[in-house]
Amino acid sequence: MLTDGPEFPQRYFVHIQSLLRLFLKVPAMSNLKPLNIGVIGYGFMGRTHSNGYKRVNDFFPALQHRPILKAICGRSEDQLRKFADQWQYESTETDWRRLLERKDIDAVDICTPNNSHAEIAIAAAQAGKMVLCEKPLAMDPIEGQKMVDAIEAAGVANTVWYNYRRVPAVSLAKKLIDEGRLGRIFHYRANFLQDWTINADLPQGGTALWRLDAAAAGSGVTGDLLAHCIDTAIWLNGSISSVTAMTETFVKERKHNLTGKVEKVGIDDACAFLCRFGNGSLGLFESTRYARGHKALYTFEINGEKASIRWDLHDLHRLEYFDHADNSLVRGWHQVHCTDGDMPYMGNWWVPGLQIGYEHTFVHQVADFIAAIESGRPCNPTFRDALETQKVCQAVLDSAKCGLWKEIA
Ligand code: SOE
Repeated sequence: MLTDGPEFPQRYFVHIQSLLRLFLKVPAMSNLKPLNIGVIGYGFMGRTHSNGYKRVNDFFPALQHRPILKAICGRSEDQLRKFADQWQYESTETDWRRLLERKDIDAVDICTPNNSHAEIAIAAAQAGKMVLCEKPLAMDPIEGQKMVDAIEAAGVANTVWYNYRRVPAVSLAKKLIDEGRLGRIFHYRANFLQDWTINADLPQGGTALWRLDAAAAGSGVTGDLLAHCIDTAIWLNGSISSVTAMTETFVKERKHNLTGKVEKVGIDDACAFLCRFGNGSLGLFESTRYARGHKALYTFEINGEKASIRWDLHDLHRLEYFDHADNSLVRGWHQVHCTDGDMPYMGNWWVPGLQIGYEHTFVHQVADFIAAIESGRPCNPTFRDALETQKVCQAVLDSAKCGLWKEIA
């Protein structure tokens, strides 16, 4: 994690310098080394990642590399052109294999639907490229294992974009837990609730709605939303050892955008599971796309022997904290507004009290990825870390099918 922004007065100096550059049209002098990026996929995630690459050096000046948007790759020439112009990519490619052959690409970033992650990531690793992959890692743990094997055999830098770890308040939760402030942990509770698929006339599949198509997504809310909750939970509270789950598909048939026919829906619309963590604590997780009124309500609460914490994506810059050691006259839930410079990542942004948001988590991941390359450390979550999450997702889906507790292999 980087908290290496310049000191307060220097920050203003850097700001004045960039304003001067803007008005006098003087090109920026840079001794930063280029890190040439090829992004595959220009959907929602293509945009979040591109934004991360573009902004990172403005806010993390200690980095020695500058990501260069060398190439954007996708199938529709037309869309590619528009995307490349909008985000200022130097070139376009309509075949990812061609992108991997290019000598001028250092890192490949996979923002495609889940069913193409494995093939691209394995080929990219074999081509010696660094690989950044959108979540979830794979369609299932078997594929995920092959990806980990390929990445580790090639010895290339890698990371998976579980971006919520890099919300400053969530990183603060990690710090508080690691410092032992919660003591022994008893309970971990998480939800990820949305409401955008309730309409039974919504089709499945195709470019915009591949998340509803099991052939492209692998699963529904389990791989798309609970995977985020599981990644954060493992990071904060350690490994998950066993699960028991239930899933439901409320709308059983939808028109398929690719075939034009009404087809069976193979994804889980909702999923809830109980689990046991390796540290003895109990977990309770729920996710659905049928919670009318909730757009992206990711919340978690952790109850420890000494203290509890909770967090809510809709209010992402606050961490709520209850410490039993507080004097009983003032004991209660505190709201920690995570904007001061000593909060994770916040020394690189504005001044105390001024918050940042969702898109900054991707800037942070780029910053951490570059810092990791520069120091020779892994950038978490690595492919191997993300395989753990994939195994839990699979155990959840298997348990929901058979109605039994499942151990995590
Ligand atoms: C689904 O709606 C989605 O966009 C996920 O795919 C993202 O991973 C999540 O962060 C927000 O919701």
